[in-house]
This record gives sequence, structure tokens and C-alpha cells, in this order.
Amino acid sequence: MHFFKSAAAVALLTGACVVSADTGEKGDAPVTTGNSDRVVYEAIVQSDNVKSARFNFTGTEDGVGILIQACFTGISSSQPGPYPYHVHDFVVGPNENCTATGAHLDPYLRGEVTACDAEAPETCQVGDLSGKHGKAPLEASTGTWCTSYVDKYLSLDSEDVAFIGNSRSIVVHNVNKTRIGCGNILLVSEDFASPKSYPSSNATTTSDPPIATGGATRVGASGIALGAILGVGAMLL
Ligand SMILES: *[C@@H]1O[C@H](CO)[C@@H](O)[C@H](O)[C@H]1NC(C)=O
Ligand SMILES: *[C@@H]1O[C@H](CO)[C@@H](O)[C@H](O)[C@H]1NC(C)=O
Ligand SMILES: *[C@@H]1O[C@H](CO)[C@@H](O)[C@H](O)[C@H]1NC(C)=O
Ligand SMILES: *[C@@H]1O[C@H](CO)[C@@H](O)[C@H](O)[C@H]1NC(C)=O
Ligand SMILES: [Cu+2]
Repeated sequence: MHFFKSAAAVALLTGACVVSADTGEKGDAPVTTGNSDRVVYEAIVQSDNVKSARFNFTGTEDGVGILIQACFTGISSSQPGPYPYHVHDFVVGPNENCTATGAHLDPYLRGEVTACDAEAPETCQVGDLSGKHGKAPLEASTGTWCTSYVDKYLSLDSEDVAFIGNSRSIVVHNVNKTRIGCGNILLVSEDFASPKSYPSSNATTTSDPPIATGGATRVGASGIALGAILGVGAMLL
């Protein structure tokens, strides 16, 4: 305990990569920046055991970290909670195979032998959302439970190892870690004109920023996802 605490303290004081038992082989996760609040990703989890778990991921006003909004509804009473949930490495496999999503997003190679310490979130696996921000409580089973927070270590930048797009997914577990539902993280809206996420060119003018068409094109390309989103929206209403 003492060792872990002091290692975390050193990390805070120096801001350097401190390699120890409770942080990644590659050091602590850095705070991410440049995350546009006009970029939106979503994930929808629906399975035999999860009526609906829906996640929004957007950037923030100052670009630091990403804002996550999530609502869980109707987790089967046969599945004991509280419910951990994470960003996993890969997309859902055929026939809603959650095993195919692999492990938690963990670019700093921290592993999960030591549980995440929410007091030192930079030392946690980047994808360990419930470790850093709390598990979904039993309320997610008896009714609807929503949460909202900024995670400072996930990124909307495709070049960043902590990027949530690019074939990542969300997996919801029961208290015994069994995977009870999963869904892919999909881009639903992208601000192509944002100087935060896209380096401005040296062109003098751009007459028609392709914001609307860009978003529409992406959504159109995954019509099934849009259908699912609308479907869940209707269900929640
Ligand atoms: C996701 O974002 C949309 C659009 O901003 C919003 O209407 C919806 O309520 C959000 N969903 C959750 C689960 O927060
Ligand atoms: C699910 O995916 C895993 C990993 O890709 C695979 O080993 C397993 O056979 C799949 N299960 C089913 C039922 O297809
Ligand atoms: C899951 O955990 C509960 C509570 O700890 C236990 O009673 C139950 O037997 C476990 N179920 C499985 C399938 O491991
Ligand atoms: C625009 O940028 C390109 C690539 O960086 C450079 O080669 C070119 O000279 C620049 N043009 C002007 C007008 O600055
Ligand atoms: Cu998980």
C-alpha cells in the first residue's frame, strides 16, 4: 500500500514516467488534449442480458479529455451487479461474440492484476472506465441508471494510442466479470473544420466547410448503426 502511494506521489511530483507495480510498463497515461467537442462517438450495447446500455463520447470545450455520457437500462436480474464496463481492444465478433473484443484498452501495458485506484486514474488501464469512474449499480438492473464524467486519458485523436475509435468496443460485465453485453464504438458526427483535431492548412479560404455532409456521409455509411441508435432512442422514450 505504502509503496503504491509513494510511487503515485513521485509520479505526481515529477510528472515523469515512473515504472512501478501499479502503473504501466510504459508509464502513466498522459492527459489528452485537442479533443473537439464537435466530434461524437457512440456505442450501444444490447443483448439477452442487457436491454440497453448506451454511451456517448465527445470532446470537451477546452479539448482536455473526453466527455462520456452513459445510460444503462434493464440488465437482467439473473446477472448480479454492480456492473463493470470497459473500452475493449477489438470489435464485437460474429453473432454478438463479446469474447472477440479481446482485452481492455491498455496502451501503457498496466495489466489488471492490481485493481485500478480511482484516486490515481492515470495509473489505471486507459479503457477501465468503471475502475476510474465507478461501476453501474444495481439500479441499472431494476430501472435506468445514467452517469456522466470527463475521462482525461482517452482520446479522439486517431494517432493517439488511447484513441477510442478504430474498431474499439464497450463491454459490460456482471459482478463475476462475465461479459453480458458488448457494442462497437462508432463515429456518428465529425467536425472536419475543427482546428483542434485537424491541422489548419495554409489555404487562404475554405468556402464551404463540409461539416454537415461529412457527418451525414459517415452516418449513411453505417445505416445499421443509425437505425440502432434511432431504435434505442425510441425505446428510451
Ligand atoms: C447522447 O447525445 C445525444 C445528442 O447530444 C443526446 O440526445 C443523448 O441523450 C445522449 N445520450 C446519452 C446516453 O447521454
Ligand atoms: C468468439 O470469439 C472468440 C475469439 O475470437 C473465438 O475464439 C470463439 O470461438 C468465438 N465463439 C463463438 C461461439 O463463435
Ligand atoms: C457470481 O457471483 C455471485 C456473487 O458473488 C455468486 O453467488 C454466483 O454464484 C456467481 N455466478 C457465477 C456464474 O459465477
Ligand atoms: C503550404 O504548405 C506546403 C506544405 O507545408 C508548402 O510546401 C507550401 O509552400 C505552403 N504554401 C504557402 C503559400 O505557404
Ligand atoms: Cu471489460
